Amino acid sequence: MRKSILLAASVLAGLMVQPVAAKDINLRLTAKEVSLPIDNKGTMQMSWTYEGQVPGPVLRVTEGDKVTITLTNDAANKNSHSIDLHAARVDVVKDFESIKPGETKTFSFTVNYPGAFYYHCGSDPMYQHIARGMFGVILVEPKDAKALPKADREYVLVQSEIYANPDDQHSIMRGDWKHVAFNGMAFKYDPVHDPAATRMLVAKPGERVRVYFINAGPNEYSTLHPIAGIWDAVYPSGNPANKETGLQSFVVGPGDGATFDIISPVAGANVIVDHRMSHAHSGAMAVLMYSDDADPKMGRGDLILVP
Ligand SMILES: [Cu+2]
Repeated sequence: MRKSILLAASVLAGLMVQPVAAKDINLRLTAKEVSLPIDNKGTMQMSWTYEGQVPGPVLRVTEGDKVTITLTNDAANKNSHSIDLHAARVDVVKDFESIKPGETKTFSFTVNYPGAFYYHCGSDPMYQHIARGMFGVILVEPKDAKALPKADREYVLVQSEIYANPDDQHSIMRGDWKHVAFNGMAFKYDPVHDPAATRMLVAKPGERVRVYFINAGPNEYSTLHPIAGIWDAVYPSGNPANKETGLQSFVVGPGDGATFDIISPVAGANVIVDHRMSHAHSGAMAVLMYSDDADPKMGRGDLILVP
């Protein structure tokens, strides 16, 4: 009798949904105009950024959270800036408006859809602010922690085009880019195609590696393919409800994103590429190396975005 009651209680507990309590999340970002390298040789370009980095910080929240964004436009900047988050449903005029150097603004929204979402500056001309590097990723974790299989490592990759002279707005409108890059630099994680590269993404064979991929554009589509591998699952916009299985490539347009899972059964490497060859060979390639002694810090914590 007692045993059956305990059993019933444990079955009930197993059936009960255990919701994650929604939280109030306060996120502060400062727009900073700084010079940053655009390739492994150290070619510098004046960049417009969130927090002085391209891409900006990874914002990580959970479905149901109330997110409050406080954006400051650093007083040392020369341009107006703003933030447009694709995870937000808000008043476009009031909440996504531009602020001048020295100003701060705050707005809030509740994140109702899980996924990997783009955020970027929307100040005029938007294509120039994006081409200068003013973008990042907001990850909205599903409130059901089991909605996705557990990832052993996670990496954030943001594709964008780099223009030789982003002050020449016509070159951006024409799509006359110099590099197509992941995370702000041509061949940043690819010592195979660029001997000057010092970084790679790593994992162990058999690990589930999850890539949160955003195409910042401003103009070009991406056909994301893992050379010598297959995407185990692709989730358009990163929503667990959107699962596609066993894909060789998946197209992500500018302003869009997807979550890609991959598992390598063997040691070696996948080269994650935009399979449009003019993009790949201009910088949109990243080596994901598999070995049993892969650095345990990589693809975890802050190192989901490898600086
Ligand atoms: Cu801006």
